Amino acid sequence: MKDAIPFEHVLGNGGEPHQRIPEDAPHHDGGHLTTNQGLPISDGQNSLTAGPRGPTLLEDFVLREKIFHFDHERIPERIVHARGSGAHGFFEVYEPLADLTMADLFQRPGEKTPVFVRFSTVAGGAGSVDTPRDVRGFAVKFYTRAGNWDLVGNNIPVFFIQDAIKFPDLVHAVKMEADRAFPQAGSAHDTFWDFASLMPETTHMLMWAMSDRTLPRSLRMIEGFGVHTFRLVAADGTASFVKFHWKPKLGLQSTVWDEALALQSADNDFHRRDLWEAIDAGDFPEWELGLQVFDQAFADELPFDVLDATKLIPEEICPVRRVGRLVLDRNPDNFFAETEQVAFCPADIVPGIDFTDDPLLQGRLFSYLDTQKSRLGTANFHQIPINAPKCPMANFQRDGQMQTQVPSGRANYEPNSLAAHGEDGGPRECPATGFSTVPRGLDIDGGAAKLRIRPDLFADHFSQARLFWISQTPSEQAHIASSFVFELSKVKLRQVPARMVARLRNVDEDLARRVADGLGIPLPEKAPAARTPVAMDVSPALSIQANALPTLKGRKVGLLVDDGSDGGVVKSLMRSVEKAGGSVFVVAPRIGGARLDDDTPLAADGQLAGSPSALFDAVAVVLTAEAAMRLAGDTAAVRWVMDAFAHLKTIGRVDSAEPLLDAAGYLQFGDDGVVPIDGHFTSIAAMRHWDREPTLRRLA
Ligand code: HDE
Repeated sequence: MKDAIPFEHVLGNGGEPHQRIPEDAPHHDGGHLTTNQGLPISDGQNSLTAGPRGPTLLEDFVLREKIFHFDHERIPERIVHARGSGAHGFFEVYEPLADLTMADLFQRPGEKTPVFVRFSTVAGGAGSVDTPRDVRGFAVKFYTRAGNWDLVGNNIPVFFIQDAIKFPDLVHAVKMEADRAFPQAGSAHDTFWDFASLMPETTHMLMWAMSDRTLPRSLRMIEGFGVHTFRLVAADGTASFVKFHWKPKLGLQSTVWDEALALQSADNDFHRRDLWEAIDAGDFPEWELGLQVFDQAFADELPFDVLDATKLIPEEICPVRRVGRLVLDRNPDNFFAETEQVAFCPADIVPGIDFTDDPLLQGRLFSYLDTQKSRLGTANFHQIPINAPKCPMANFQRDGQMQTQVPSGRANYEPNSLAAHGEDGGPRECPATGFSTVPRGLDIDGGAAKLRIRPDLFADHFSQARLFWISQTPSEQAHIASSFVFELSKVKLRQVPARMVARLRNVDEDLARRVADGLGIPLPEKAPAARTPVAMDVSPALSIQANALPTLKGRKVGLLVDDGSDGGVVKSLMRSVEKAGGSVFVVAPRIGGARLDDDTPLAADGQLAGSPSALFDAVAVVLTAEAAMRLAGDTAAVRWVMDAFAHLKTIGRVDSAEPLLDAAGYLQFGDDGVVPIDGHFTSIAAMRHWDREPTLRRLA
């Protein structure tokens, strides 16, 4: 076979007029390459030039079309939630919910409603890392038979602000600062804390944001919340209030802060890759949809307002009823066409679901439609396949940029009587099955006055912040206090940390003292509270650690091997981890892998220097004494063990690996999470050893 013509050869015009595709390039059956007009392209490697060394000709429409299209490949990224990952799947209800709602997707158990889900971080740009401390978006588009329903939620059940009018301020404050354009994707800076410390209503959300909820281990292990109170409406018109929840089948799990930092350097795409690989491997992530349903009488009894998005309803006083499951079973075919172009809108609801007067929700009903026009460039964005409903869609809206539909006939208005003349009169409204807003009297205090005022109970900013605090384990509380210290320590505006700590005294005196101590500032005077907080009972459902599932399902064990490693131990470890639903990721000093002591080769999934232990839920070290001694002189190996220990993970080891573990310096602790590799290891591999933390990290 003839060799490819080297580029230099072409430049030198060595007798060949063109750079060509090498003849040994793999053939494919994808049909002819064409222009956007369908014209077959004869040469996709060379521009049209005047002679071999002459100028490129304007006439080259193939080149111009290609570069023109390329120049316009990017669209404006989302102003918030720019960094995201999506997946297709389905939702199915467990039993008919006709008594609660006429929403079509909740009527027939076993029937699958297609969904597209997009998870996101909030503050960073589209190219930012996956693991900053940040809220995660959890947006679900249900393609139901009665239209698309978008449940556009977060992994935290409350929000920073109560009124949509504050949203641009919040977002400006948290995103990179206006003059310097940093920091990217993080709240630990002046403007965010300046704003937050001046806005008492942010307090409850700040408690969540400073907790491990904002450091998820995997998108597959986060909860989701609709945040606002919505309504469910039955066919007979009976309406109830509802809060939507997503409960992950794999349980809730987070990382520790130091681990999240390590992950940022280990893998910028940690969450995106994790989601993709799980779905690709057939290990489909799953959530249950939970409903908290209540009526007006229940709402009236609560010491807070259910229209206030900074408040939750504890599960202990209004249980979450699990009514169906969401399964993500297909990765996108194309990131841009699907994940980037998907357009969610909280106003997309279906008959059987309705809004409430939550002022944050009301603002969102406007914002999302508007933002899609700016991002996707046309009012016809609903025609993009990922946004188009999968049920019939017909109306008299016409034309506009990028119109792809070709409606025929004269009917572009209604009412019309064209059908009486044998013409197609087009669709008609459907009073019986169509969406109708729940009829209700307007609940306006002070008669019909137009006011810029918030309801009284919105002024209680601290009861639920305190509820969150008292519902955390001591370890979680230490993480929260330490995150406040970390974030406020990055703030250069001198007035801000003290202002924040003064506010925290309303949440909990101990928390405020710990943060002040951590910052090294005197405890400031307590900030006044707009409304006296009420006492609430502990809500165990709010703790991650108290609800951790001791399962290896969906988790990864990192296994460090080198030549001569014990093949028997390696194989039995792999068997038992896989039996427990987890997977083993083999790490070796060389990517070619290792030859085990029984002479079998074991391919590596990752090379040691590029596969730090932060990537795994637990680690196992199976090395000969000789290899362990060699690796004791390699910082990548020593840090591998040190970090696993510092990130509170279970470490399995064979005795001969001791030189490496000794070099990591932690064996002295006699820790019960450092164990031989046997059934016990597998049973505790998913655990984090929280009691280890005070021995190795100073927390606030
Ligand atoms: Fe959003 N939000 N938001 N938001 N939001 C957007 O819409 C907005 C709020 C949430 O994966 C934007 O398409 C306003 C609460 C998610 O594509 C924008 C207010 C909650 C996503 C917008 C809020 C969310 C967005 C940016 C206050 C949790 C990503 C791009 C009134 C319940 C969806 C876009 C995706 C995205 C506006 C508050 C969740 C600008 C005005 C509360 C998950 O329209």
